[in-house]
Amino acid sequence: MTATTDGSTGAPEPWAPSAMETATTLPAGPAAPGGGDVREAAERAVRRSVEHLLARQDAEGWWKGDLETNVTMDAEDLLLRQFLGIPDETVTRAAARHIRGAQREDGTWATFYGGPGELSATIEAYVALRLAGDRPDEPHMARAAAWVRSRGGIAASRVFTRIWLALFGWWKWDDLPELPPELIYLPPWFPLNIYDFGQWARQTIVPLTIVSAKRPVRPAPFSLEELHTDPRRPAPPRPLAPATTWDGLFQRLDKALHAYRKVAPRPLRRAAMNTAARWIIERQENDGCWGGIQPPAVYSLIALRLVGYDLNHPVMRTGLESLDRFAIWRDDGSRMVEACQSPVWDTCLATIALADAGLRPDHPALVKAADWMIGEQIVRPGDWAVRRPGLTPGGWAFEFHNDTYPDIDDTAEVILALRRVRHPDPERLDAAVERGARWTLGMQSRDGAWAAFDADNTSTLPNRLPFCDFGEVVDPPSADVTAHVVEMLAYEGKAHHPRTRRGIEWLLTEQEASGSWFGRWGVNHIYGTGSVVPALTAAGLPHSHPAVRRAVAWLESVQNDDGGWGEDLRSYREEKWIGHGVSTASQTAWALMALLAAGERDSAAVERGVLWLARTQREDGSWDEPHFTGTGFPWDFSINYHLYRQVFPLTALGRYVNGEPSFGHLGKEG
Ligand code: R01
Repeated sequence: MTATTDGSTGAPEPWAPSAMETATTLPAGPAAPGGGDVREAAERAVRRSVEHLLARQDAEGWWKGDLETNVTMDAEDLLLRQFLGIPDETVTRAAARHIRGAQREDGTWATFYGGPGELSATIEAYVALRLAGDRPDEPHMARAAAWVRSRGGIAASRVFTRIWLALFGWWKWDDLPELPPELIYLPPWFPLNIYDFGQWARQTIVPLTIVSAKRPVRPAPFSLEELHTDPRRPAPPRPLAPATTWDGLFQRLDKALHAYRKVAPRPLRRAAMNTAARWIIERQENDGCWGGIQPPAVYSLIALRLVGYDLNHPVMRTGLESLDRFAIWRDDGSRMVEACQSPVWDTCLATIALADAGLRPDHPALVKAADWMIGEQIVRPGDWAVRRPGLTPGGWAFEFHNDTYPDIDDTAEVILALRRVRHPDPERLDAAVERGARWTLGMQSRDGAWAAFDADNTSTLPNRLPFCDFGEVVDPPSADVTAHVVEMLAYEGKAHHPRTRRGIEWLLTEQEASGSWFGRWGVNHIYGTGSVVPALTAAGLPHSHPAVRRAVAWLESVQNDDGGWGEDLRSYREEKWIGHGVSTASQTAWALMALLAAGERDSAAVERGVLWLARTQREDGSWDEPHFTGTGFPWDFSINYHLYRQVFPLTALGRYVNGEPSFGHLGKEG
């Protein structure tokens, strides 16, 4: 690998992608042929890709790629079973096999492909392997433990990790931040009430208030002294910041809450825990899960067990069964747990890609997908209604089962997908779309932009709690979601709606000096820019608009020598990585989608990008993509969506061959 293709500007870091990784990038072919040959290569790639994608559609009409995150999911799954007293030998053995397979040479676990060893993930993986019977003196375990100690041991790990350890007496509850159950009583206008947290954090925190109040300790099946720097003093006191700083203020709040714990009126505590338990149970889905994501399910099961639900109670039984459905069993006997499942998101993106590829709008695969998507529309209120009480429901969620948390990103993309399909019952499709569009309009935040799940979820206080030392805990508007909404509204004929105009204005002010946009839910500025440019041009900004020109110049400036685009996850931490990294299929496609929308179809940059995609396509019409290009929380939680490598290249190549999307219902040409 050369410095130019991976964008590295400084000394290689010890965990920089190795030459091995770039093996997925086939050697460069002959010098770029003329336009006709590029077109032929693109058409051939589209044909193969369409076949591949069609073959992967479920009989019910949806697509779903694996959603790969990291081994904390697998470790916490085992720890939950241990806590509930229902460890299962088959599950343990298969999960351990997966965890062992993900360990690296230096004994650590990373949270994304090619990433650095991560302390909390390494501790959790190590503990899971000990539960599976691996001994501390085995070389792979000794290497992991030594590395953990060298990084400060358990005391330096995130709060979530130390909660898991406290459940077995490996950490002291008193040395964790307090999370009082009385939190559930704070009204929605009060600072730090639960609706000031993003939905994923809210669903996690409410059960953890019960756990934190109960402070349960199950007998530890072994000791973990080897993970402490100093086993006699496992919790070095943290220095107090001055009371005049936010940190100092919240540290003192935590001290006060620790003191309150000792005097909290018993009946109030009990009532608060019951209210929290009711809140949790009200949000359990029909299939037993919570919001379609794994962490809330795990903590909810612990919390409900602690307030007295036994394992045979339907709430617990269906909850545990739902967890089993997050597991993917592999042929090699390993078992990987998904953090969540992406069928709605994958299905709308696949539908758009196939339509871009030129499939007839009444193709049976598209009609089937549309039918399935229409059936997934959520027509009852959820937590979002706390901030938008008068609004008629009508959004879509990301997952199979998640009626409480439709999200704006899925809703916008589902609508864009439905509009590409000629449905035998057009009134039904129109009604679903119009209802979804109205809900989306109503979910605009005060600043004129859109977030993922809520309106006006912008408090800065939750992030300052000592408890919240991991990931994002609020859901403010982002450029990528706002762009998807603007694109959808434009294609719905609402480009001049005042709300759309405000969204466009917001996007224009969010553009970076470089010409790019930040990527909140995809890695990173290539995702942001790849989302915003098609939205702006769909809304009527001319290709010559300065914002569009600056974006084009930025994309061209970060194109790799091999013709592709890539952006390393380190871009969330270090500016020098913004726009730079090993070329990947999905990121190359995002860059192309922006350039095509900007009218650059015949540019050298586009031709080289198209050829990169054509050249790296596999025989079976798919692409490889070991790199994580999806974002859960910038840096802390990354996602490899296994269908991204498939749907985005098809969209880019399809638009290269067939032009920009056209929307029959508006008589609009591409
Ligand atoms: C998690 C966790 O596992 C998790 C899982 C999924 C998400 C967020 C947003 C969307 C929707 C989908 C999934 N779209 C905006 C995405 C579009 C690309 C978030 C988190 C981990 C730790 C904690 C997720 Br604490 C809580 C949850």
